[in-house]
Amino acid sequence: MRIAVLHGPNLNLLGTREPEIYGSTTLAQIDERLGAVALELGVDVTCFQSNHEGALVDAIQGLAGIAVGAIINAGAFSHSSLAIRDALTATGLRYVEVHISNIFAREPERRHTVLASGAVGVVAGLGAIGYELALRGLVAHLTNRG
Ligand code: CA2
Repeated sequence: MRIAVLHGPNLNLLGTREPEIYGSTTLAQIDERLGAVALELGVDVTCFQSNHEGALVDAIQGLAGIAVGAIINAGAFSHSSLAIRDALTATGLRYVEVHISNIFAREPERRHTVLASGAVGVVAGLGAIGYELALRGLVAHLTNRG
């Protein structure tokens, strides 16, 4: 079973700036940890990051028939991108949305996400460990253990 991990804009900067909001873990460390958890769970993960909406849409379309699920933190696109939401719907991917910060406790424009209504679940505000929890939850859901 293959699960895609999709990281949106500016998440490549994790661990370098704004640690008070986003923590000190780098994106490479998050991907490495997800690889270890995937091994434990007996699934495959592939990780992808882009700062470009169209590149994320292309990547999601390319997952059709290859991945069954996705963990996605679309960054700021989470609040606006119907294109990403449409691509996720079109490919039939079951996905969990992740946010490092608690978007529901931030500025009003961050409190709504256009991806959440199509998601299996949303993890927000738990920092980098949220990705691991999302992967565990998604695999449990996909294997009817959730
Ligand atoms: O809390 C999250 O995970 C967000 O998806 C992060 C996005 C933000 O636009 C969303 O509202 C919530 C921003 C990611 C920016 O990441 C940075 C990391 C380090 C330094 C600067 C930005």
